[in-house]
Amino acid sequence: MKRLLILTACFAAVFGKVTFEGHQVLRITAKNAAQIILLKELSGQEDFGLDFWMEPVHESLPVDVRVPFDRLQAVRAFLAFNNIQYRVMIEDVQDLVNEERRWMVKDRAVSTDDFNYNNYHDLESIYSFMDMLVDENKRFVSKIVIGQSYEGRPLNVLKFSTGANRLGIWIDTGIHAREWVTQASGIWFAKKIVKDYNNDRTLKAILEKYDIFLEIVVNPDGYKFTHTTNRMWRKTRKPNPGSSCVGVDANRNWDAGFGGPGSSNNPCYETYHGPSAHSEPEVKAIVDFVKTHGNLKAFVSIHSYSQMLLYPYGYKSTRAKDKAELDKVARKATTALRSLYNTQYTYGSIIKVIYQASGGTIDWTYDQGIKYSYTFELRDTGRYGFILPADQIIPTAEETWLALMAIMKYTKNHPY
Ligand code: 0X9
Ligand code: ZN
Repeated sequence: MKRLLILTACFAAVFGKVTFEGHQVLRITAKNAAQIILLKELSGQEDFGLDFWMEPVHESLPVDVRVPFDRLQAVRAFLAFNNIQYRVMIEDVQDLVNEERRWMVKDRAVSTDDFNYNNYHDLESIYSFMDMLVDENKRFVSKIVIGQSYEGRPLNVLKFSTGANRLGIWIDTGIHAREWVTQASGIWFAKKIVKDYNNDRTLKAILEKYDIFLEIVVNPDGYKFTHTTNRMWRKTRKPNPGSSCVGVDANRNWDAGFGGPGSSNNPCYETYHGPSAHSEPEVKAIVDFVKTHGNLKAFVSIHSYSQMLLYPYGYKSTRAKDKAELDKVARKATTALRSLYNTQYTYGSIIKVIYQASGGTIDWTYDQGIKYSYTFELRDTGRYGFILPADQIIPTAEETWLALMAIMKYTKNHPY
């Protein structure tokens, strides 16, 4: 089986894209702890070829899994035999990928005004968007290169600044490559900041005290790979010595409970934590930036999907010492978000709301003293999952922006 997977990977490398024809995404609802254990056994078989979009953790949460065509029968039989309920969320993953691709025309925008915000873009288009935005707003926007990805791409951060010696607010998108609505939203946020900072009094007031740093593509190698080869890629693209499996889960690579539960030491797992904390250049670049800056007061790391707003901790069940306040701000933010299109978000600590996850971004930033450390899981709740149709990009970005504004405004009004 392992050989078959490696073969598939090589085939893709030589002949082009991995396809998902006949792959289905099943939503499995376990009734009890015993069924969760069975599902964990299934997800533990890394060479069986399943891709868990939502891992089995607790019977209160559904499990979403992408099942390749040639595994469907076996998985269905396994579920039926064990009396585990499921339904088909996505009939054919490739249909959605094709649809997505049909809309993705090569962007020829010559200014950020004629850029297509309601569409997905390749890495080059996003990089050129950043350059255009900087060119058009030289006094307000600059581009900082905080490092290089494993494959040598620049790690670009947009800095929005109205003066020297400001405190900082950090926002990042795209740490997981396949979560495309996040990078697309990051682009929209960048344009929104430029459009609003003269007319929106709240944003103006925020920018009088804080610089905003926005890293739209935290994982450029992975993002590139989702376009060229495998739309479902999540991790970085650094090879793992002694293994044929590539990449590290950059949201398990931080020095916060590194290597603990909810991360894997198997390079073939989607949650592989890597050989050591901050081993990934994409992570190390942010770590260095946070430390050198020294004055970030809010840190927001954006993922998809599930519609959640989360705060520390993920690696331990200890309450964050600011839990009450973090919870209050999360309520404000999700209320603001819901006001636009009635999109419902749940909120709470990572470990309570989703699952134990060690080595995550915001646990590290929180332990560095950045009190307002949050992470989003954007739309949707699973109908399309990671392949959210492009016509939902702008609504997603718009509503998320309201939540971001709530967090930033609160940060401004509560200096610490
Ligand atoms: O497993 C993860 O890293 C997050 N889910 S995702 O589908 N986006 O991969 C959940 C972990 C919670 N932490 C953050 N969302 N940062
Ligand atoms: Zn993610």
